[in-house]
Amino acid sequence: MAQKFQNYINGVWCDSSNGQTFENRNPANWDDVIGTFPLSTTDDVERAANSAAEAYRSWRLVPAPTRGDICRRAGDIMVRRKDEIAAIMTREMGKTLTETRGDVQEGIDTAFYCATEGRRLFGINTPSELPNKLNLSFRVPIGVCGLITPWNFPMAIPTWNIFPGLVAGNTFIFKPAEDTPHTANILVEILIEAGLPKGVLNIVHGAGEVVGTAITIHPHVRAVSFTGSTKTGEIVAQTCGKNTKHVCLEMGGKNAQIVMPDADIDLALHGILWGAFGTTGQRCTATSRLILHQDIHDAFIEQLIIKAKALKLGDGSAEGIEVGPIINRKQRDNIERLVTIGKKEGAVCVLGGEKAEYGDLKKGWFYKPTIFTGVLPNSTISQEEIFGPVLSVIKCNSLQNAIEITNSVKYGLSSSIYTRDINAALVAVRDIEVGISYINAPTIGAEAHMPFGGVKATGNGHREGGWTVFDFYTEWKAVYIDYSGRLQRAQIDN
Ligand code: UN1
Repeated sequence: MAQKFQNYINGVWCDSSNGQTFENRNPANWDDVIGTFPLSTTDDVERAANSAAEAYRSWRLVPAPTRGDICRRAGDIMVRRKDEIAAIMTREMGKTLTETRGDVQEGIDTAFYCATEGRRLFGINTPSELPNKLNLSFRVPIGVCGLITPWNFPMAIPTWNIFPGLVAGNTFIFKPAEDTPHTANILVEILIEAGLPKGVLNIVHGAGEVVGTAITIHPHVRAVSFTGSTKTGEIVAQTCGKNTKHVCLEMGGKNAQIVMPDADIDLALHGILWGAFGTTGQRCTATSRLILHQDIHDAFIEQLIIKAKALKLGDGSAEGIEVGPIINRKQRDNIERLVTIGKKEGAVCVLGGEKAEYGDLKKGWFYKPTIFTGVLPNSTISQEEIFGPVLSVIKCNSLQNAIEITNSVKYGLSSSIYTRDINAALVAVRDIEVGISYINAPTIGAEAHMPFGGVKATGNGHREGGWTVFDFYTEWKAVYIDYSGRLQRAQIDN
């Protein structure tokens, strides 16, 4: 019998209101059923919204440093449970244990970072234009927040939002991806153990169309943070816009690594292997385009093929595995579809280009690391996010040309340039349209205390991570204290 998991609403673990469930399976071995989770209804969201609204009344009054203490304790628990959580994550979403440990570590870093931010949450004071008058402004919480998260960073992304959101004084309805509900429940368990009062964090599992939609339209919900596809993000943004809710969107990417002829070629090779095939290419920050200068193109590709061919595919929980499975069948079908288009459009598939279906790999959703050369900058595989281990190599003839190609997509999340020329590196940093820019490092690997997010179709101007995330999870209140004892009319009496 599969283990049965539940929602957590108003401090109680519970089934969905109609008792329906969905299964969670291991993408490396589809016969391995992790458990069943509630296929929740709008009624469940209603209860969660009421619970979060009720809890907000007292949570907002808890001093921010005390709220921060809960994050610190959560961080301590995550340190203690790190390996156990990593194993659970690998089982439900496939990436290697080394990577899921990193994902938990990102949560730990965020916990400790946010714990201390509770003692700052700086406001801004300014002089008044009138005598004997004090002007203050400070951050206040927004209220009930809806959080819709993806499966590829099932610990890091929820913690990037929940920890700062809680420290700022908000309460949450959390709807995790259907592919990673177990990790989400573990995070809830951790926060309960850390002392979070009931109702402050509610988790409602289920389908995006039902639960996600209900969250974005619920009148109690004042802000929604969404990470996922640009297509869904646009719907979330429209709904939130219509209902005057704050909305933070983190969406697609089509990130490029540029390699110039003067680069440390070995370093650039290791960078692209990690950026393109780490996490099986399933990061929004993954490198999906390699822009190679024509002078080094052929020699670089030769080395890259040798190295990428040697990558070990398999169940991420096994020793020595470097590339895990694709998250589910639908996603692998989508990769196949885009690879077929790439071939039809005339790009040369020099490695992979097919499912990996031999031996134990038949049990899961594996796809071979794939490299296309001769890819035109405006072709489908240069433009569309693939979210898999597929790399499109584009030739360039100058720095300017490389920057133009990098910018020729609708997204703008992450970028990388390998060069020893400081001038070239700084021009790239200035002119590439992204939110995250790397020099001599791959496009992946953002740190928890730095602003995370992108420009153009990747986002809507907000940033997660670091101090900047508090801009999303707070509003400003301006306060004027007049101690003159007389009526002073601004703009008139001065
Ligand atoms: C994501 O790809 O969805 O910067 C998040 C990185 C990680 C987070 C990635 N720290 O690659």
